[in-house]
Amino acid sequence: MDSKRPAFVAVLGTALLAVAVDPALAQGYDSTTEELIRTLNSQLLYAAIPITVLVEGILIYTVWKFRNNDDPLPTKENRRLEITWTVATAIVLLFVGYASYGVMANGAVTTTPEDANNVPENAVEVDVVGQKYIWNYDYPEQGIEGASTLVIPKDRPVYLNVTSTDWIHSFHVPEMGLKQDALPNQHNVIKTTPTDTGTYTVYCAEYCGVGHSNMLSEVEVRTQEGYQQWLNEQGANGANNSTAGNSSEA
Ligand SMILES: [Cu+2]
Repeated sequence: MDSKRPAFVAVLGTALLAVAVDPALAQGYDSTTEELIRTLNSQLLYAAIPITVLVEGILIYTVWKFRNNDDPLPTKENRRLEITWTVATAIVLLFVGYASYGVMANGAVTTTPEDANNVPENAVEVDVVGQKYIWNYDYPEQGIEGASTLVIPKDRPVYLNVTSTDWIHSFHVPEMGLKQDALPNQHNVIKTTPTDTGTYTVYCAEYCGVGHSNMLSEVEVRTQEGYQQWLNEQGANGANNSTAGNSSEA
């Protein structure tokens, strides 16, 4: 019974430490996707650290306690112990599955086939086209083709139809938590809402040839006004931009 106290102190201490170093508390998020991913990461970390400390603590304690035992006997059967580790493992796995599903199936970042006909009024739709070794951005509604930078407005849903003209690539914006394979003859949709303005690097995350490491681009998240100004500069179709303007928030 004495053995429980050090383990308990270790678990408590580590949980407090985890709260203190949580990076998500120190900064804002760049998109709804990033927020969901980072929050999930913190939740799993809070669950994993105490378990790690508990298991390692018991291990170290056991090694120390039985260090002079020259004739150890294995435990043959212990039903209580078996039930305990089975139930504890099941609870941990259910928690991980439930928490992960909450992110993967989250309507703010995941699309379903019905979404294609259900795009919100204020959403921005962009075709993201990968090809050796560049990214091009087409705005079908605004009649913009082949933009070299992905310009999108803050605080509005963005639908990215990711595809490729030649080969397998992968559209990856780590700072915004975005990653989607770009396949020829297929459109993979990712959805997000940028929550901060700024410039982020786009990488290709699927090896595609000698130019792969230089297959870079940029995402520029602008205010609604800045986005509108960019559309005007590109000579976008005026008709569709009015719906875009209506949805501007604060
Ligand atoms: Cu590539």
